[in-house]
Amino acid sequence: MSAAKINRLPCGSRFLDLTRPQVMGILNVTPDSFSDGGKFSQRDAALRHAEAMMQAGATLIDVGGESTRPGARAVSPLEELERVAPVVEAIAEALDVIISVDTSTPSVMREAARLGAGLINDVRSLQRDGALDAAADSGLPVCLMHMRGEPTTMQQDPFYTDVVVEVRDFLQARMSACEAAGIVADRLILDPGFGFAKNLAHNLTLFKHLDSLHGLGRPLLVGVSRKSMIGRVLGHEVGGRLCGSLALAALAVSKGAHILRVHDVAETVDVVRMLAAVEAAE
Ligand code: 8Y4
Repeated sequence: MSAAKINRLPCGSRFLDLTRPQVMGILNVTPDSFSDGGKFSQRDAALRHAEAMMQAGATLIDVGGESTRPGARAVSPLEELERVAPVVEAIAEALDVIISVDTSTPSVMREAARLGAGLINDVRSLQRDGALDAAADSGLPVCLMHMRGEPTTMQQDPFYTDVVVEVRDFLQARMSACEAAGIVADRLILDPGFGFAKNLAHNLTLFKHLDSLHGLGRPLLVGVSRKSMIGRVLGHEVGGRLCGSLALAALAVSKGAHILRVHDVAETVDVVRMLAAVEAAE
């Protein structure tokens, strides 16, 4: 069976068209990504980056203020809010794009929604205290992602008997938790969480069987851009992973993915357009 027919998803004041694949541009607002200058130059640099990604064809911009890198320092809710809020506000005022807020922090979800965010992207699937209620109250759609444990320790010997079944069961359980909290399934996007508590074999198996997540009946988001699974296969550092990222973007779309979370928006949009041209042929 192929993907369920889901047409458009209300995202705050905008709608996300799910009849064709959409590209989500990654916007990091962690201090290491904009190390020089003060608060205003940071906000302006983020806004310019968001605008460039939008002009390249991104319909969503994923704004994140917490590094999920292994070994990254924990960020306090206030610190995260101070990074993310000005950027969400600036993009909402200036650009016609859906803002996704990459956060697990209830206060950040609430404030971002108030400032104009259109989607909550939580790598912890609303498992933090208060996150289900904050997301429910926001009225926004939520991307639920599979992960085990915490980013700092998740790569220490991940084990699955059947990674595809276990990821699917986890997402189904989080869908149920959402429903119990008043978040209807219509508001959910699902994501297998490539690179999160998974070794290379797990990531490749999960990718190969991506279509088995369609049975959950919700749109799928795939985030593999520049990730180490590409580095491990090709032997390239992060700067040399574009071709691998684009190969996986094409494959994800052909397996029915609805949203691609990427660094290289223009290149990925070309991939999506090329696939669409073939799809539109007789
Ligand atoms: C180079 C650059 C190598 C970045 C690795 C990375 C996902 C996500 C992340 C994902 C959803 C990342 C916030 C990790 N990955 N959200 N977030 N899905 N929904 N690493 O796969 O990009 S951060």
